[in-house]
Amino acid sequence: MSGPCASGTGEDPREPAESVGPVLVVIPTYNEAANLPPLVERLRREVPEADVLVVDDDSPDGTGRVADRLAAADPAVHVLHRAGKDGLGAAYLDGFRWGLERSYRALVQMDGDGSHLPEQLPRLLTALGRADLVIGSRWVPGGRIVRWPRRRQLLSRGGSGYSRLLLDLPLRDVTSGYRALRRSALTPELMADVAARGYCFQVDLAHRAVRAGLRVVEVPITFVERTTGDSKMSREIVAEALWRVTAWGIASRFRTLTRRGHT
Ligand SMILES: Nc1nc2c(ncn2[C@@H]2O[C@H](COP(=O)(O)OP(=O)(O)OP(=O)(O)O)[C@@H](O)[C@H]2O)c(=O)[nH]1
Ligand SMILES: [Mg+2]
Repeated sequence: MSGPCASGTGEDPREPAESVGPVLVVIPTYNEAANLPPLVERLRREVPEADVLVVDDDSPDGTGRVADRLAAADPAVHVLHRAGKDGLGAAYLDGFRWGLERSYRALVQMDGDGSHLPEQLPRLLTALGRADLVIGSRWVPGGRIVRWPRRRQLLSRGGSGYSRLLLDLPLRDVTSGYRALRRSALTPELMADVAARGYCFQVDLAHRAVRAGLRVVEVPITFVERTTGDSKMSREIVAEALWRVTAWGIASRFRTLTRRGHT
């Protein structure tokens, strides 16, 4: 491992892994009524020590009510209701704040559509023993994708490659939404004005973590495309990610140049 970032399992036999402490899994939902109950059941079975927070944006399909029922049946499940659809990043930031107001030491990001396997969460949490941010990665050796057409794989790989190049990120999967963060990583600076919509949120958070010198590692995951419900990915979200990453890339190059000019 040469710098603060590394790809692989995050396991280094020379250092003992430390336990991260109480874990909160944040699941943002918009119209995931059919997907949420089996996901929460698997999560509670696989990682019973972790609490769950569903952040629902008043889903028209009643996901919020489904989440309330799950919470009523299990004290480890909580629900944060937001007034209306306001983007994935905004939902995560509210979920993180909820967790930071309580005593959780690790916060996990997980999609509510079943794409992120609860069975692989222990792998992310083990890696967090020696990192500040762990990214579940589709594009490191051992990473897999189930049920994605070639076009979608190319888009994801291309998006990660572009971000990696422009932002100088030593990461393979910059847009992955399966992540674990230490509480200490979520500083006010890291969270302030973070891009709140679509994939930009994932890219912006990873970029800020690397720039802050945090230990960022990738662990392989198997990503399984949703079988029910609709994707919220849109042309606008992809276009926004493209222009924002380009703008961030230019800004960070400019910063480097002006720093050099001053030395
Ligand atoms: N609370 C909230 N959740 C959202 C919003 N947009 C998306 N989500 C949830 O965020 C997670 C990821 O969204 P998806 O629609 O699966 O988007 P994606 O995973 O990027 O795209 P696919 O790969 O096509 O599924 C899912 O659990 C969604 O329900 C939003 O505006 N608010
Ligand atoms: Mg999805």
